[in-house]
Formats: sequence, C-alpha cells, structure tokens
Amino acid sequence: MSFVDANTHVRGESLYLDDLPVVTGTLYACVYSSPVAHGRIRSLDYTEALDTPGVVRVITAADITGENQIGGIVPDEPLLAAETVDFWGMPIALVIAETDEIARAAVHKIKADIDPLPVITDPREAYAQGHLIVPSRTFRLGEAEVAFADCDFVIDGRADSGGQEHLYLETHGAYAIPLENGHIKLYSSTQGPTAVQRTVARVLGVPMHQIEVDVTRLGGGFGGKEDQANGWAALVALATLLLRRPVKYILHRMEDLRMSGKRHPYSSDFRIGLTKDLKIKAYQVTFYQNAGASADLSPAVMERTLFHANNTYFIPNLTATAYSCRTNLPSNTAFRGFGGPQAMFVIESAIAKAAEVLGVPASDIQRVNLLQEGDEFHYGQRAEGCEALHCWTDAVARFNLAQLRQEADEFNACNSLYKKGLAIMPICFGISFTKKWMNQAGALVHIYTDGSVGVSTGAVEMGQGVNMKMMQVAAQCLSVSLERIKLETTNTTRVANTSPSAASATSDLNGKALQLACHALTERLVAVARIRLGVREEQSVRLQNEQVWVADQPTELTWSQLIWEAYQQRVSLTEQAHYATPAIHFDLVTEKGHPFAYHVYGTAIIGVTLDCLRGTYVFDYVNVSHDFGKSMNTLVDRGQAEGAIVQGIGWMTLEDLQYNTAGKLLSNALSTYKIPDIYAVPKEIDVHFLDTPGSDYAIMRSKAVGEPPLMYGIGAYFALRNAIRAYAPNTELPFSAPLTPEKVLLALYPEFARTLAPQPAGKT
Ligand code: LUZ
Ligand code: MOS
Repeated sequence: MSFVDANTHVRGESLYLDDLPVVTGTLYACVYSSPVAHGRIRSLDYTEALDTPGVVRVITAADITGENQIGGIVPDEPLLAAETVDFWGMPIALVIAETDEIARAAVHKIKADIDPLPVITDPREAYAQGHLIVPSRTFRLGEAEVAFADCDFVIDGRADSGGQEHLYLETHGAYAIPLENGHIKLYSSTQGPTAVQRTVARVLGVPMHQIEVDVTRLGGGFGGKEDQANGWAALVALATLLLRRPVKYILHRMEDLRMSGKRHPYSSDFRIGLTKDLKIKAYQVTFYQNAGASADLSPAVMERTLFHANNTYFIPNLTATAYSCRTNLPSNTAFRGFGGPQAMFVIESAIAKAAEVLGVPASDIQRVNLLQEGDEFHYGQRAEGCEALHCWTDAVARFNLAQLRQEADEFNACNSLYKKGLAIMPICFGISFTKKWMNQAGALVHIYTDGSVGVSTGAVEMGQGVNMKMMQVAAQCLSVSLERIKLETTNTTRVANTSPSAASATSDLNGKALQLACHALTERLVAVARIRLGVREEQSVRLQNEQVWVADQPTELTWSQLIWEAYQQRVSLTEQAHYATPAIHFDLVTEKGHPFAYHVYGTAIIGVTLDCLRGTYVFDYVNVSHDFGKSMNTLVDRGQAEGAIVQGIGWMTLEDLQYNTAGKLLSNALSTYKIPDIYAVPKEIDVHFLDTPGSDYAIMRSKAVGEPPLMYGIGAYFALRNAIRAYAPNTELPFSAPLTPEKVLLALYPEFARTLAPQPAGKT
C-alpha cells in the first residue's frame, strides 16, 4: 500500500505554510510578549519600534476592530493583553514590518511598564485560592465512600504528571492575503479551519463569509493546533484588515515554546480499596488540572480526564472529581489523549502502590479487574465489543510474559549495577468528541468529465495519513483506482462548519461523510448505466474495477465512458454529504449517558534496562496487542502506533517542562527540553494487529488510531519504577512523572538526594 505524500515528503516538495509562494507586498509580523507572568500594564512604549526604518505599524489591543476575545468554551482570553498580563509570553503588541528581520528586531525596542501581581504556577495553590476556570465536576458509580468500609485494603496516595510540549516540526503560523471588498484569504497551520474562521471573524468584527481558511497540510499538530492556531491567524488577519496588505507570521521555535500552551500537568489524590482477591471495590480520585491562564479547551480536557478515570478496569464504586485550576502559565490545551492519559496515570499509580503494599505484581491486580462485556462505566455507558481481556491474554501469550519475567529476574539476580524492569499497560480509550455536537463532518466530491475525482472533506492532514485513508474510502466506494483520486486542500469555502481534526475521530467522521457522498454518486451512475445499456429492471448493475457489471458479468462500459455518458445525460457529477455519529448522548446533569461511539483497547508489555550507576536507561521492548479493528491501512496505523508509543514514553520519562517561581519557562529551547531521539526509542517496538471486529461507527470497521497507543507510554514509567525497585527496594518513590534520568538517579541514591536538598537561603 502506497502513501500519498511519500514522494513529495522525501523530495522536500510537500507544501507547508512557509513554503507557499509569497505574494508581492507581503509584510511580516512579530509579537511583543509579556516579560512577566502576571501584572497590570501601566504603560506601553513602542515609539522607538515604530520609528525603525521598515516598520509599518505597531498594533495593540486598541486597534482591534471586533472583539478582543479568542476564548472558545469560556470568553476569558484576550487576543492582545490590554490591562493585565496573565502569563510570561502573553502577546501584548504586534509589530508589522517590510521584512521578518526588521519586525523581530523592532520587537526588542518595545518597553512595557508592568506592576507585578502574585504569580501562581501550582494548580493546588490556585485551587486553594479559589481560582477555577469552570465549576468542578464529579462522575460517580456506586458509592465509593461507603464501599471503602467493606474493603480489606485501602490505600491512599498522590500522583503528579507533568506537561508536554507538542513540538510539532512546523511551528505555529498564519498568512493573510487581502481579497476584494475586505475579504481575506488565510493560510493557517491549524487542525481546525472553521475555528480559525470563526475566531478571526469575531476579532475583526466581520461575518464568517468574509474569511476563507485554507490548509494544505501541517507539519504535525498533536492537539497543539486544535485551538491555538486561532490567535496567530487573528493577528495577521487584523493587520491585513488594517493595512490592506498580505501579512505573514511564522513563529520561531523559541517564540512558540514560550507563547503556546502544552499538555496539562495534573496533580491528583487517590484512594483505592481492594478485597483479598485483589478486586478493586472502590476508587476515589481528585484531579487538579493546571489549566494555565485561560480556559481554552481545559474544561473539555477535564471532562475526558473524568471519563478515563478507570482506564480499562471495572470499578463498581467510583467517585472522580476534577478541578480546572487557573494559573499564570500559557493556557494549556489539547494534546494527544486530551486528559485521558493523565487520568490513566493516576489509576495505574494507585494499582502500583496497592501492589507494593500487598506484595503482589501490579499485573495480578490489573488482570482481575479488566473490563468485561456489559460492564458499566461510571458515566453510564456499558462496555460493548469489549476487547480488554482479549488484548491482555493475547499479549501475555504472544510475547511470553512468563519468559520475559524470568529473564528479567535472572538478569537482576546476577547483575548488581544493571537492573531490568517490566510493566504491563492495558488501555481503553473512548472514541468520539465528548461534546456531542462536534461529532459531525462533511465531504464534497467532484467527478470530472475525464473520470478523475476531486475530494474535499473537513479533515486536516497533519502527517497522520488521513488523506491516504480518504483516498482509499473514495477509491473503494467508487470502485476506481487510487490514481483517479485527488485530495484537495481543506478549505472552509468547500466544506463548511467543520470540527477540528482531533479526538482520533477524523477518519471516522470525514470518511463516513465521504462514503455517503460516493454512494449517492454511485447510485446515480448505476442509473445512467442502466439507461445506456438498456438493462432490464430485475438485473443487478454495479461498478467494479472501473467497469460496469451487469448480472455479475463485466460489460464493455468503462468508468471513463460512464462518466462521459452521465455528463451527456446531464446528471450531476458532484455530491456533498454530511455525517453525524448516531447513538451518542450525554446528560450533563446526571453525568450519565453514552458519550462514545466505541472504545479502543490494547495491552502493552514494556521492558527496560536501567544503568544504576548513571541513572540512564534503555527500553528493550514495547510489545503490543492492539485492537485496530479491520485496519484499512496497516502502514499508516503502525506508524501512528509507533509514534504515539514513543511520544508517550517521552511524556512519562524525558520531557521536563521547568518554570521558575516567577512563571518563566526555563526549558525554552531544545537544548533544555529533551524529546525522545533515536537513542531514546525502544530497541524493539512490536505492534501486533489483533483480529478484532471493529465497529459499525468506525470507517470501514477500521478503529480510530491517533491517540490510544500514546497511553502505552505510561507503562514505561512503571517498568522504570520496577527497575529502580530492583536496585533499591526500600527507596521512596513518589508517583511523579516524568521520571527523568536525574530523578531516577536520585531515587537510586536517596542519601545523595538528601545532600542535594535545597539549602536555606544564603547558603548557596
Ligand atoms: N478535542 C475535543 C479532543 O474538542 N474534544 C474531545 O473530546 C477530544 N478528545 C480527544 C482529543 N481532542
Ligand atoms: Mo487532539 S488532543 O485529538 O487535537
């Protein structure tokens, strides 16, 4: 199976935002951003910047022609700071100049006089002071509070997980081009063209039809461009509206790192209750989400955290409460998994702690609590087509868990400075946007008179291979070869009112819409063929391999001839279709319903070798049995799984966002923020495509694949933890991710850690 973008990617010919030919007269923008994390703006002095030769204008909040507001779920996010600044890196002004270099140099000449206000970076502190983004929510099944009394073991703990920089290869950016009558065409590196269109229209104070958004592809999104591409687009569009010239802004890496939001760090408290036979009888969890300075998508992320509080276990008594806490950090946002991984880290920590207290392997607890068909989730839905046990037993047998365990034990028995650790990570992830209304998509198909086909959908290609899958859907439905199909750019004038490409649901939603459009076209073409061939009513007619078949026999009539015939018969060769996922609903009062079209399951076994002298480690293998359903493209799906696993491992073991107490990002470059490189990738990643039936709601029964495998990375944390335990059985090991080499080393040598403890002021 080929990959549609392979040739242009390899040749460097694929077009990203910064590759588009620049229009004559283009100006360049650069943001002046807040040098403090919280404060009141007393004055802003940009005269020197404005006097710089080549600078055309400096734009501030006062210049905004519409609303100074880009908040989606909650209107709490100004595009440009007007009175207060709420995080280090918050945009305050926009310099517009004849060249990129001039704009960037002029930014340094701007001075703001800002009265400092107290800075909060910790979500628990924000909570204690009552700074919540939205009211808290609680999901409940049974009565955990009561059930703890009947448990043989009750264990309390705390788990913290860090944020994560998206580090899409292509930074944020946008390019606005003025058309006639104040209309603007925008190129944006966004997962959500409609969100950009809507936000820009709001900021400019114009109707949405005045704004056209076009996206060819992104150099990665990972959630970072679900909501946060909007601001940059609004800034350049505003400049274009004011100056009537094209304006372009591509963020430098350090600007992007400083100004854009990341995965939400969480701090959580848990209580888990088990019976003697290791059944989890009760679980209580409280999540403190570090939302950053504004809501952005945080309330939706918090909701998915609540949905995934149980990971893949049936827990009859569960209470999960979440707080979205406002802090003075860049507004945290969607990131692959969308709050789900954070919840799963907490339940896995609770199980790990229970296992330690009870003196059993964590896998014994995991295994006996796996969801089974018909089990109720705490949000009311029941597990249907549940593959939890299937994935687990397949992984355990296929990869010979007993032998892997024995190898690790033997290795540990005869090595003192290297230790092996092993963990199992089963996952369950719900597929659908948790906002019901977002589960819709559109497609537009043109068949041209030569039989070639142009396909537009709301899907944004960001390296995940959705264009390839859309081509496959169209080719299959129309019974033509892939070469006939062209995927058009994603454009708001061709497919309107789209949901962002997110939630692992892009292929399902857009693919289903595309199927509907192609089926309607096929029906019309069959009718054309009947007339042309004079087929009797009782005889069946269908298209197969670019040929018309009558009564299961191929005829002479080819696809190309049929299309020309349809045109001659004045039959429309264009179709638009809309798809909305059926069967999903959720009641926000009872917090019960059927929010997900289906769930994706899987189990990973992860092994690590730890160098106990250096604190460094190598992941030896990640062995996975995964529920892909009927994969429509194993190459694309394997790529998604492998990439997600490595990204998950990065989140759990390497990527360490450091802010100082003043709220300044210290890990603000790739020298100080480490993402997995080729050396950090596991030596072996073996992803087995389990034979599972898929779902009616999955495109061609090929289950959603974008996010679920990321959560296998959580197993890397626990494998590493077990390796540390093998060296230092009694060391204190808080559940705190990422478990970086530094933290590992300090855990291995607690006496050394004590000498490094912060000294009283004045003693350094
Ligand atoms: N985005 C969103 C998402 O708006 N809603 C969701 O439920 C979601 N889930 C995963 C990733 N992005
Ligand atoms: Mo996403 S976290 O599916 O944009």
